[in-house]
Amino acid sequence: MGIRGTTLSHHVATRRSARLDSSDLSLILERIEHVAKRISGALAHSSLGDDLGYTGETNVQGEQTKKLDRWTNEVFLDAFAHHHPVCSLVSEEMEEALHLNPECRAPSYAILFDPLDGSSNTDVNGSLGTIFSIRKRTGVHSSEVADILQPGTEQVAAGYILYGPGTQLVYTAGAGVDIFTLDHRRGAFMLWREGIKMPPRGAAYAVNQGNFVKFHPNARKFIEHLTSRKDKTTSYALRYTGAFAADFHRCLLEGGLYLYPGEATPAGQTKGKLRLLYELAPMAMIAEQAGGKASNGKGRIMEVLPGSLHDRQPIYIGSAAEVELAEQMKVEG
Ligand code: AHM
Ligand code: MG
Repeated sequence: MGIRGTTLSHHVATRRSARLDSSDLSLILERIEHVAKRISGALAHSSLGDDLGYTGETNVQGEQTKKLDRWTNEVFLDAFAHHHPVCSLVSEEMEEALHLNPECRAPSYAILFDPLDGSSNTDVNGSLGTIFSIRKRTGVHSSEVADILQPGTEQVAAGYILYGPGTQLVYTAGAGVDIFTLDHRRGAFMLWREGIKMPPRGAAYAVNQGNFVKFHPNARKFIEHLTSRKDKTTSYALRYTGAFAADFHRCLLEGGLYLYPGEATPAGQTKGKLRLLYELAPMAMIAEQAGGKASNGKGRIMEVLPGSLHDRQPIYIGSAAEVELAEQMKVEG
């Protein structure tokens, strides 16, 4: 039986992208496709070898590093090692930006990524993800990162790969959101859905409810409201996988909300968990491109100015109705 359809590479090459040259986008997405295939293949077999568990080290975030966190980061570094036009890599797993290709000329790009999202799921055969953000570097290539430390509105493209029962790649280059499924028989990502629109309201919410007592009182009231079962708009199902990419994917396709509220610190402030530059900003760009919203509880995530590469923020992302309600209820004070 013949296999028909549009490959990711054909789709990118024949479609106008809103924010960057389509030949640059093709080059970058070809490398990300390569990364996605390598990681997808390795995850499928990770329980057969010695790939699970911890390395015994901690990363820049102070979190214990899993072997697959380190390996997936290396897959990214390998993929972009000699690759014009990408000159800089910023990763959840690296304290500093890595600057490649000293001869890199404008236009050059930075890729900011979380190579393995949801890494608590590695040892239980759960869903995992890879999240990426693409930014244009300004001027000549340099090791300064001031041009990278800019709000999410400066992203030229963003996306994620979800490793579930199947592997899917979702991306936007500022002209809508498209989803591709990895066809292992063909060794290519094939177009599945084009111009995705997130439903304006959903029936599920995703949160680590075990942290409930640590949230701001208004965030607790918001969650209580969502689950008070007075009517249809207060009767949500809880769906939480422990992988942002998987929980966001449900919101993208079926509507609803993913939230990771700030947790109260002993100093009386609240602190987000998820990282702004390579987790929240790219997902926010996708949400907005699909007609959804992304907020830190006080305002648009896309407009938050990062202070450093690994800044964290609270997040409320998904259908417009739920994100707007969270802001109205002043979930972060
Ligand atoms: P990671 O990139 O280290 O895996 O952290 C991000 C993950 C998200 O995928 C997920 O939604 C969240 O952290 C889970 O955190 P928790 O275990 O606190 O619920
Ligand atoms: Mg992550």
